[in-house]
Amino acid sequence: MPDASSMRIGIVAAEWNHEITGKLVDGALEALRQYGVKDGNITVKTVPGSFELIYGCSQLAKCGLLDAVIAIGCVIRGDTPHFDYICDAVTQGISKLNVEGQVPVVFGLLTVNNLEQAEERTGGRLGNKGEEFAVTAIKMADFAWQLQK
Ligand code: RBF
Repeated sequence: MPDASSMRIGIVAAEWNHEITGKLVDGALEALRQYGVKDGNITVKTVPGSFELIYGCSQLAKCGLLDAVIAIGCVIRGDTPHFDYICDAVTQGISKLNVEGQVPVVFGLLTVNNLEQAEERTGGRLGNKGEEFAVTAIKMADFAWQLQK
């Protein structure tokens, strides 16, 4: 793992399905600290839903004070096509931020069929995906740094 002791990492988390996104944030924070990111260098913001992650991450990425941003959300399939619209919009929105911006934005969106699948990925059978998002943020911040040297 790269040296993360001076990295500044932002997290934007959706309030929708907060029992899941809260656990993802906790997992990400734990891993960031484990790999040496200092508490004072971590910024956590919330937005109402996953759709708003695009705006939230865009603003954090542009603020000039962060080396990587993690978007955290959980979209659970319902009875309407909303699931597909939100997933598509967030995927494309975050992709665009990565192509057009200077700061890497990690795609930390769980897209699941039910709550059980979300729980399996937030401290259950499949671990906590928040930790993976944090590791990706550190690796991508380092990637960007290497190019600036
Ligand atoms: N936001 C999520 O983060 N996860 C969801 O599962 C989710 N489901 C939604 C279902 C419906 C029918 C609607 C109207 C919104 C949902 N949202 C969800 C909120 C969405 O991301 C956004 O906050 C709102 O559409 C307002 O822009």
